Amino acid sequence: MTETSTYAPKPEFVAQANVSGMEAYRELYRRAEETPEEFWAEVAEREFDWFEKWSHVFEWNPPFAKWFVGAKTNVAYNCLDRHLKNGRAQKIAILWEGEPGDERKITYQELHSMVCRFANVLKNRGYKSGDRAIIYMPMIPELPVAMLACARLGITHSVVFGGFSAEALKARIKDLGATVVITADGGWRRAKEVKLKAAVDEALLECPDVRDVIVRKRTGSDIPMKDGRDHWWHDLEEGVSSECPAEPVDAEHPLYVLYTSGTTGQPKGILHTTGGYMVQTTATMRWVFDLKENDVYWCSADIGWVTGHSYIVYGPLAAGATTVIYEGAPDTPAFDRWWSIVERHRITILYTSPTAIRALIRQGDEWPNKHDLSSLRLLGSVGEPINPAAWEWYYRVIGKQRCPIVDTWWQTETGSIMIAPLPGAIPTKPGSGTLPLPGVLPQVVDMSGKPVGVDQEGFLVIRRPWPAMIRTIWGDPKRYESQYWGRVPGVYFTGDAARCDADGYYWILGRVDDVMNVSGHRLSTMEVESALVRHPAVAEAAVVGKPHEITGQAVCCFVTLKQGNHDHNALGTELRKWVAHEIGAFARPEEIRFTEALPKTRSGKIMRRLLREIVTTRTVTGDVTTLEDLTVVTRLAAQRDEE
Ligand code: 7RM
Repeated sequence: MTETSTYAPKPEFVAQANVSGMEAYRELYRRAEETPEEFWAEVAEREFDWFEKWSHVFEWNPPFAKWFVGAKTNVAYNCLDRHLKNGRAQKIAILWEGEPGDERKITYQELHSMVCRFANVLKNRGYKSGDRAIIYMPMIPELPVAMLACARLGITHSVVFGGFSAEALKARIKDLGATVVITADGGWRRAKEVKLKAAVDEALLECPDVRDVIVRKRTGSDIPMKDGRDHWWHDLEEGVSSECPAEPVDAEHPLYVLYTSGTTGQPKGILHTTGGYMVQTTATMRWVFDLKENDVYWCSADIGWVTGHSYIVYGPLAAGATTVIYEGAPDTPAFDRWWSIVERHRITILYTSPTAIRALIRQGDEWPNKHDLSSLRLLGSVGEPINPAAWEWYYRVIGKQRCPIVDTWWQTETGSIMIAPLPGAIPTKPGSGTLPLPGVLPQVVDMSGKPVGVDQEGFLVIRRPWPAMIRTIWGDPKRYESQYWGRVPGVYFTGDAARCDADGYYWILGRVDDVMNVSGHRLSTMEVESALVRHPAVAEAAVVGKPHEITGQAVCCFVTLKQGNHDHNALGTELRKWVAHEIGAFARPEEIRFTEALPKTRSGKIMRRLLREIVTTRTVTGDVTTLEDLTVVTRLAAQRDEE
């Protein structure tokens, strides 16, 4: 398998595809490029309900964009009520499986009632449009119910991934100014309880503005309930109506904030609004996944990440699809759990990450081979570059060489998929996201904004605003401007390096900033460093991503200690635990290396580039002329061999 092999769409697939053949793709792309406002207006009118029409489609006050200006709509209305009128009332909206094996099939009619009832609960406690809610829940149907209930009332939600610690949760509650927290007693993962309510209690010790904590019962474990503040979800729902009109909100009303890692220790709250986000996530759902009425679609991400927001909840439900949600781990009770889910529910579309694929490869082909995977017709990948070997395995062992693979490049900030093959049109090359979707104008440029040549490495930028794009960083419009629009003049800076080949195919090479990608989860080196230096024994820390066979990158920390006698072994274990507690288990460092000093420039900046080289190659070849103390590097590079 070389980088240059291509896989043309199969004629059977092309014949039934939503976008059929290269000509059709080119035509869509051309229209979106030449007349973007007409193009997006047409998409918006074709399938959505608007309470009031827009006065104009697009307004650009660089770097602030507005889409469907003046229009009024509601995302929850479009995800639910619209389907009750168009024949999908009895269709399964959410097909859910808990880790212990419990199952729920929820129709659009039932989901509508559940959302209305919970919206009334929020309303009864005084929450209204413009308020902010934190959602910290396991992967149970009530998580999307809570999101949609917020959207129905115009309450801006922020889902915090259940793997985040109390510390991380607290920072998000505070930054958002949330007044209500929606959670559960716990969730199941690898047959152990993830104690969510305990983390909420710890976080709320320092969040005086939170008035209510609403707790969904999931595990049934014994948890303390604070009088006046904590309420059981089921108690509050008692006698509450299952009718609740959707609040018409402005197309630019804040739908949600999702925190993601940037280049500093402070996570940034990415703001997504209503109209443009809804239109583009749904349109890309139909294009990229070739979504059909009878598909059983499963995205294995956690709803706490953007992939779950756009392609488990909002995209699929707005498109009227059946979206599958699985609560737990892929290896519980055994390594064939996923394939058993695919077989039992007759999944037709599977969307997952390269990390998951590599972890499953390691367990051997016998696990998928035990199951009938013939229902699958399309496979997707997201989160990081997929290496050709993993691509090939996915294609052969899971897709049986029948299913096209869509490698989708996008970001929390982009809201929707940006670069991906349309499966009935674009020939794929393993490892490339191929071509941009309609309305997306990428380019690979140098620091001055000048396009680099064919096959040259450069920065990936987007030359024109798109409907689902980030509107600002919550509470920090200056940071939004400088981080995304101030790096290369006039264009959106993605933070990724890329190259574009002679066929116009994009190859994403990874981040150019201090952001790591561990199992497809974004994590900033600064966040881990700040956590480390909060430990009383640590003087200084420098963190880099180290190439890792399964997770893409692993967290590797260089640490200098304060004076005193330290047991390096015990302290190493303790610091790994410490970081997991401060940020979340997924951030647990793979390696802690104690050192006498860190390599620094004369102005005192830690040279992470050198550390990256040391963990990758164990040698340093780059320029070290600005290094303050050259011996530091040779000692660090030699360290491994001594151990
Ligand atoms: C959806 C998501 C974004 C970063 C992005 C890239 C990397 C994501 C791909 C990819 C190569 C892909 N949002 N990335 N998808 N790299 N090929 N198909 O992952 O905000 O959490 O991360 O992830 O570096 O900038 S995210």
